[in-house]
Amino acid sequence: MSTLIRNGTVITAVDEYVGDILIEDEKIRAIGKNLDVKADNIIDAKGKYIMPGGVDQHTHFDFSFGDATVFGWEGSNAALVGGTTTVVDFVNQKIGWSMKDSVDEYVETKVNGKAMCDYSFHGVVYDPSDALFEEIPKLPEIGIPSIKLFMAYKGHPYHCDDAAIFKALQASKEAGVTIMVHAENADVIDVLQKQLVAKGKTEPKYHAVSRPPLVEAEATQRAIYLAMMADAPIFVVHVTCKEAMEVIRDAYIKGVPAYGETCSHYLVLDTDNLSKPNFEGAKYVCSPALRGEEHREALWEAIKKGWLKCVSSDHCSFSWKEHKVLGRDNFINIPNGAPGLQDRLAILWTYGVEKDKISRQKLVELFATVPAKINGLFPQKGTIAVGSDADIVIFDPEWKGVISNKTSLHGVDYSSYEGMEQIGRAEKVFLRGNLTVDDGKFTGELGQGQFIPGKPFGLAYQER
Ligand code: DUC
Ligand code: ZN
Ligand code: ZN
Repeated sequence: MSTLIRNGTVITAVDEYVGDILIEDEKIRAIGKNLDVKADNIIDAKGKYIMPGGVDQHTHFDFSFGDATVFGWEGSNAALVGGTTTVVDFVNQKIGWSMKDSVDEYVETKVNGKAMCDYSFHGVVYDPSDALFEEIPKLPEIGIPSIKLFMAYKGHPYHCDDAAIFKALQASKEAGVTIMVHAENADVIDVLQKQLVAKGKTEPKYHAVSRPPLVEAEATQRAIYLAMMADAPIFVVHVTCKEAMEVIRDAYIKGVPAYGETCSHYLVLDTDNLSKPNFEGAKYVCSPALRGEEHREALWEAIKKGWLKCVSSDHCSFSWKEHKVLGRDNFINIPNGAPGLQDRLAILWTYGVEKDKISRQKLVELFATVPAKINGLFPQKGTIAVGSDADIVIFDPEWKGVISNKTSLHGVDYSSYEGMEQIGRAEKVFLRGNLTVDDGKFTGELGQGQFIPGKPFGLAYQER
């Protein structure tokens, strides 16, 4: 089976040129001008951009907050419709279990037969036992070169203390395993939450008041110092504020291997959303919290200048009526997290490229290439090159519409970006050579996604 995409404008993280791409079976076999080849299918992509399928390195298809659990892999076709062909999903370690057994069980019970995009995994530490620290260097053998630890969420089973983070850093470095942290000061949040609730301040907007920017900046700085003491690199997920970004930037400029990402919602939404009436604000409860405009601008600057490396979705599909409602009387109980997997490209294009905040090459870097490198998936994923997987987006820059839950495949009852303008869309998407989105609609099959093992030392590799 072969497909020839003719006359599109190919965008990679470093290039832009008009050319033809030949796909044979699952791979890109040739790229050139006026390729003189035969193919089973020929697509004329004149006037369209051709970019690599996105890599979203931060999704939660399985996350619980109290009694609420997110919508799972049945919603993974949302990735493809949004131009993302690979996700790196967080797999929760079961207490008393090894990470490997936790991953095997997750795949068997929740992923197999359902995943529609390709996927790789990070482990999430729930049980920081000696057995786990001994297992960390072996994780690359099962294609999992990264784990995440939560510094936040005191009282939740996934909260980890500094000792756990330090030991994980020590255990990771020789094997090139990336330690990722959710950096917020759990104790300060706990105090502030209790003080607010004691004063009757229980509405969703107090979520942000209980998690001010310095809560994030302090934990970010602490995590970087822990990494320096362990002489290991570190990656800070979902950076949301100027102060935390500056901590990472300044460490990196001094030569410390400290890195971070931000997420689409922190680039375009803000604290005002949390004040929406009739408990609508609960839809925007995620952690760290949404911030104000000054922070948004700082984040755009940071991704443009490379101080933050990529943009993820932190996709976490809690429903509003079923799950968010658990915090109707107290914001502390509102499950933290929001859907966004389908919208990452739309946000980066409409509010980044169209507003001249980032170039098209930068978009590809943030959306596909660097996350593929960080997670050891490059060059199989994240670029358009001969020999790479034929994960390809044909993007129509003329399309105009609005983002709405009506067209979302996230499987929940709201969109974080409801009613926001969208310019351009993924018109056709190929996953390993198979057309899986046509005319913006999912045309693939349940279970078509494959596990792609990640290679270690991704942080060092992404520098190249
Ligand atoms: N923050 C969220 O908003 N959702 C999932 C987990 C997290 O840390
Ligand atoms: Zn997190
Ligand atoms: Zn997350």
